[in-house]
Amino acid sequence: NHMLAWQRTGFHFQPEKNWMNDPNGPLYYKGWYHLFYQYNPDSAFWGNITWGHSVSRDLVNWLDLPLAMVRDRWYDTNGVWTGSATVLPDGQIVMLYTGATNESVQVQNLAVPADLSDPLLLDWVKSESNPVLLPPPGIGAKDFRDPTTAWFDPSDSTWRFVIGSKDDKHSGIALVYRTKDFLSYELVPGVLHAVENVGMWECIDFFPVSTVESSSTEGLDTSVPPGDNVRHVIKESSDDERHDYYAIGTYVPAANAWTPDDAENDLGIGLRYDWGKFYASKTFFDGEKRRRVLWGWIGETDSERTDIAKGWASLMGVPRTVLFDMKTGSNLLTWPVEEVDSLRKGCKDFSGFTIGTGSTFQLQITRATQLDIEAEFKINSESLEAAVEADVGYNCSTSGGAANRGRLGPFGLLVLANEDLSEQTATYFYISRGADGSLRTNFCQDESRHALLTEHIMSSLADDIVKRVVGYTVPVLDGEMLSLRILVDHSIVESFAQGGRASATSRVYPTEAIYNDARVFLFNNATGTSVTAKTLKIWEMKSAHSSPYPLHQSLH
Ligand code: DQQ
Repeated sequence: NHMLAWQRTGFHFQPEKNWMNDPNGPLYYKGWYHLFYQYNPDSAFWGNITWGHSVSRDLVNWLDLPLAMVRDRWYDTNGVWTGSATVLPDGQIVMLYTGATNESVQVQNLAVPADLSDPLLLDWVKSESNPVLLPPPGIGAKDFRDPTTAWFDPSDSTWRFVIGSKDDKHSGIALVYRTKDFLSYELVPGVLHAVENVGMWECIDFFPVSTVESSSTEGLDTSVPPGDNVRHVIKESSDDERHDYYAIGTYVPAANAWTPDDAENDLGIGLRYDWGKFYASKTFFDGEKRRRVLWGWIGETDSERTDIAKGWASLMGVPRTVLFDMKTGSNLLTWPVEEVDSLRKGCKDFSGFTIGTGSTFQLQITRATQLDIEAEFKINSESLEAAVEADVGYNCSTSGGAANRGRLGPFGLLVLANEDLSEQTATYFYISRGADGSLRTNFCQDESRHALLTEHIMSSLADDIVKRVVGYTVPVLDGEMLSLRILVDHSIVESFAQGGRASATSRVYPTEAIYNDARVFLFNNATGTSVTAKTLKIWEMKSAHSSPYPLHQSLH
């Protein structure tokens, strides 16, 4: 079925077939980026979880390696679940992961590479001491998982890491353990952080970010301690909501405590990496390029029946660099790694184009299925009066999507669109007013104009899917234009606003906007302003390479 085959991506990481979920143990080692991931080798749905393993020289082209770990011990027979890598100063690599035991108890296990001289780290040895950690008293046997990368604490010369959990009051909690040898562990008293009523915290990530101008383009090693120019970020994947929330705050190691800078933006209630489909993400420090890189799992939004018909499910978002936003001082910036730009070819430049109210303009692109789009918009000054009449209380998800017309929005781009626009993904801005009268910029992505594959291939309405409008307000500072970057890749649209202050990832399944029939349009549905695209550049994206192992001898 060509319509199903078309949904596979050209430059996003995905296994050749079957199911994948969380990124695991990412690291850089001897010239190779390693990505492990939750993988079902048998089917296109979750279960039978092992660790898939792929390596790359550039985070773009991949070599698929044999499974790194399978379910072969009593302590991981129900799944080799999520874990993280720690690279020790002596070069040793430590992998801590969660095992679901034969009785479905969540325990932590240790694995190390069999041969550190092998840059591909093909073979992994599970420790004789496994499981090395059991759920502590008071913690449910099924609420204890996903160890983070460890950081070194010089005050007692221990390595510390976090495990996510929840307590009996349905609070998300972050437990900290310390160890000298990764064999025996001690629970550090108290919790690093807790938030009431938000439920289980999966896949916690905990890392420092630099807040100094001169080094703000640099990521920090996980062991960099708190200080004047260093803040600490916690990210949790909310099992209740299936979204990744983060917060920026202060870590006090001696107190085993982290507190958010802004209590209103605490974990589970405030900032998100992405307003769309994006979960179980994890960062690592890339010592080669001195940056922190974020991987996120992008699931499907169609039905499981369709996943099985496709023969695969899920992919990874493009890897993103993570930085503290020096300009706002209150959020992170996530942005596609620079290597993604190497796939760009044949830039088409539409900069300077002005689009009137209530119109749509097709941008001439021949194969609009793999694109990188950069746009900067300016609304025209006479319409500032219209701002007074801008809607109050606009909300991307509940305000009617791209077709609903207001004074100062929506305007933006339509991608993966067919000729009559009955099929499209809209990425747009919509300026509204807050209850206090101040202007707000909403950054939204409307997925609702895509039918479901399930409806097409099975002529039945799928009731187990989500069609929606995602997005939220994004900070725009004085003098800034409204900027977008949109990556389009067959069945994924990954959009970034204001240099990465916000992002929105959608899975959509075009049935007509495929092959040479996919189009891209500029649109302006605002009633009160024309909009000028000060910058509008569109590149076609080459496909990345993904090859099975072994390739040929020269790789070694
Ligand atoms: N996925 C893993 C768990 C983790 C969850 C199991 C998050 O370790 O909590 O596949 O997606």
